[in-house]
Amino acid sequence: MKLEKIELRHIKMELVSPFTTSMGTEYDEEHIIVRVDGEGLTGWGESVAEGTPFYSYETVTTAWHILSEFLIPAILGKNILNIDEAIALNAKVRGHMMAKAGLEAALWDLFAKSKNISLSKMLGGTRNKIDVGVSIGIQPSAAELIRKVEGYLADGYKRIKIKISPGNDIQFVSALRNQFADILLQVDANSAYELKDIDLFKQMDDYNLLLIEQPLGYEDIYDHSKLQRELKTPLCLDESIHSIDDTRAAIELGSCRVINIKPGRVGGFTESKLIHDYCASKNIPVWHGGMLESGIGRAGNVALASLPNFTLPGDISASKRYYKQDIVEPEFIVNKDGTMNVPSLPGIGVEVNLKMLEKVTVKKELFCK
Ligand code: OSB
Ligand code: MG
Repeated sequence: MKLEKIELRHIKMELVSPFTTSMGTEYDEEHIIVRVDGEGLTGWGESVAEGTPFYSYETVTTAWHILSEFLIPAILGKNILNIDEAIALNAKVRGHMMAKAGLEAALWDLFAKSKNISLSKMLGGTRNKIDVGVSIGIQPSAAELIRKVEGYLADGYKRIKIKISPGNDIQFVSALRNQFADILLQVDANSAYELKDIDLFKQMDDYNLLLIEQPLGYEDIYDHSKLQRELKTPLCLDESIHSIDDTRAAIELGSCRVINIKPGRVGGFTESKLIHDYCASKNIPVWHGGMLESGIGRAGNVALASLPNFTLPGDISASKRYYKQDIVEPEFIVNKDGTMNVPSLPGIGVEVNLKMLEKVTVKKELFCK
């Protein structure tokens, strides 16, 4: 496949409601859309680096720099036989997983289209529907949170995740559990706590949570192993896992019993598959995280989540839960039974709405050999 043209677009999309976490409040989402053209076909990917370096050190600006100065020049104009070749050409770039993942995703879409198969099929997916959940930001009151959860349960979502931060934690968990005794419920702290907060997590242990996501430091693996030893509830790592090596360390140390996979955080689908397969071999369930993606990134997430060891519902919600209008057609919807259909058309399986894409683009650059 000759990689003839690559285009980057910095996009900015307004969220339908602000999203508050222990890292702050987001009103709109900025990402980079990567378009790769070759042999009459077009591949699309999304780099989930955000406007701010609060979830990860990467930002739209750092990802743009790494893509335009290093990753794109290394592959542009080359005739590559497969995605591993493209990865090898950029293996010397350290870190910058989100920059790498955005470009790799566009190549996966392009190669799947060239083989005339769905991205799900090319990745090794085994189901045509996936179970989905919803991630809810910190709310002003327990009453407001309960109202939101009622709405999402009525939409069909199979699992509720709430964001927590010091001072906004146990009262929300307890209010939800009192109201909804049987729902699948989990919490995400985005690294807002320390080991000395262990008593809080021991209290949470009584609420039958599916898991507690990333309570401690965003690079920590060791302290999580100490916390996990004291709890019945599985810990799940998100921020701390950037590779298969991190995954092995976390599992062998007993730092968590579940892994959140986000291709952006680990450098792409190829590394995600390694993590998925390793976890399957260790009986560690995985689930697909989210970064408030547009439909382009979401399509890739849905395809990856169709692999067999994604046994817990993902943070993969309907387009309309995030944005008034998505940039793909058809938009992603949640079925009444809490599933989402895995696109079966070639590649990401949805069409990019070029008019909408243009509307949300704040900057673009075309790279040609
Ligand atoms: O920690 O999972 C997270 C969004 C942005 C950054 C980090 C996280 C999240 C979410 C949203 O929880 C999940 C989604 O896309 O629905
Ligand atoms: Mg998380």
